[in-house]
Amino acid sequence: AKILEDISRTFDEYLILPGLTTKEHLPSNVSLRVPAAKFRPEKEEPARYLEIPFSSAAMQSVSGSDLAIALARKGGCSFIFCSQPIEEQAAMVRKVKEHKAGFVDSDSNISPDDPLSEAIAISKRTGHSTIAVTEDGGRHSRLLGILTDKDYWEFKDDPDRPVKDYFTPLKRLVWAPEGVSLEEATGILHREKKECLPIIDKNGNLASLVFRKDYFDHKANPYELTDNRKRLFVGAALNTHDYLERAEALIAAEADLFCFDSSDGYSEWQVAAAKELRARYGRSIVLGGGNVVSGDGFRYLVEEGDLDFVKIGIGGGSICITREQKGIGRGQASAVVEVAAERDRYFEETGIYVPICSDGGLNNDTNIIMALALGADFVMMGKYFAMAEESPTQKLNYRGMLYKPYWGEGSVRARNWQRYKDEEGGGMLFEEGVDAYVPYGGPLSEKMDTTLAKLRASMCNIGVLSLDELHRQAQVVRVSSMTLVESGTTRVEQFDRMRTEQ
Ligand code: MZP
Repeated sequence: AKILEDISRTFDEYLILPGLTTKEHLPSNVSLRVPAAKFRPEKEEPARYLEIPFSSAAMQSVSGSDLAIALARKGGCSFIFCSQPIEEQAAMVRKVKEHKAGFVDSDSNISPDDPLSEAIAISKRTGHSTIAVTEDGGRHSRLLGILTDKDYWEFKDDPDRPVKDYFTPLKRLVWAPEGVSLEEATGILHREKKECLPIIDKNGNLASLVFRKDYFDHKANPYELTDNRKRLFVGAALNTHDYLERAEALIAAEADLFCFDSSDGYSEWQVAAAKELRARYGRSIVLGGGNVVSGDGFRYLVEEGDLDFVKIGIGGGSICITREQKGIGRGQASAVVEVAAERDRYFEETGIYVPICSDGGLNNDTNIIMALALGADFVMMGKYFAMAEESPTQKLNYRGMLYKPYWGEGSVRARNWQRYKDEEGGGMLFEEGVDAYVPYGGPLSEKMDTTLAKLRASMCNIGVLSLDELHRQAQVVRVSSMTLVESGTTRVEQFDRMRTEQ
């Protein structure tokens, strides 16, 4: 064997140095939007974005419809698992797409079917009580009026009245007398230090959001707008066996993203399947693949398989025993570093940027931040989402604590769905995943708010406002084992521990 010089490393072996934090580096100014399909940055937009860099694993105990709905509402994306009959997977995708998302929290009494009420609810939910109404909601439209949660100020109802009078009650706003372009509105927001102004069209549909720093086209958001209904964004996993039939059903169900789900994607099987799907559907589908842990694997899938994004990770998953069973894998941090470097080289050579996803083995929020700093565009997690209220399993009480079941796709339990096929063809000789339990973590939204707050705070410390800047500017150091000791709280007696021992 050829022994590589490099050692196989995990995320815990790194720390990020703080960079200059300017007054602009506020959590509310941080954008977590990332491309989810390859593109030429100078020339085009990617076919898909994620509003936050999070996806949930294509696993039976993780990505069902309810979790997919909860995650899409936060701006991320689930990959509905393919270890089930095609029709059942398509039905899960359809359930997400047919979900009347609205932006209305379940405890709200505002009907999601009424777009104006919905707009008010958005405003309330985001803490911004003002919504601009324009002809078509577009960037260059004239402002028709201003909607607040109490009233609607229409520009046209009294043409002789100076426009500014309409806004006197609001005090905070100063408007130009003859209608205001959204660029001007952005300037006003900037001066007035408002975080965000939702823009709706005259029919009440949310069309865009103006942030202090950025204009944000709502049509490119996971929430698509069609006949007054917002449709959530959802991905679906494919295997390399029934992919033609499965993809056809999932396309009919309107899945937004596809991804081959394989523990080892550096294979001719995956490239052959990708080629066949491209021949049939061209670039009308967004198709990712993996998993790989080396630059060679990345390049093979991108060059030969024409994939839109590539997932990284073998053996790091919390339920995974592949490394023990087969001796195959690589520390997740090393894998991300090498693949990110290859992704950057490929970009320099071709001008094409291929997003990469760090999949599995993210044990805490810091690991997520590190994966992104080391070059991942987005992450995929299983355990994190399996713990949530919305994951597809039932919670159970064990000695006063709540748990949820969580099992690997390489476990007998997951493979069981294929038992009829196995009877024909030879069963499974060994498992690569375990059948386990994870502590119940409550509703997804609350947990994610904490994770996202930490990510934004770290980015402000580093002095960056986007994930692209994070990739380019983060300075990362390896830590010694003594630094790890220093980072912990070993030098003080923690109150919790003292109380337990007493
Ligand atoms: P984690 O977030 O729980 O650490 O890991 C989830 C990831 O583990 C999945 O996205 C997938 O790549 C991988 N996985 C799923 N099942 C198995 C298995 O049975 C596995 N070995 O490794």
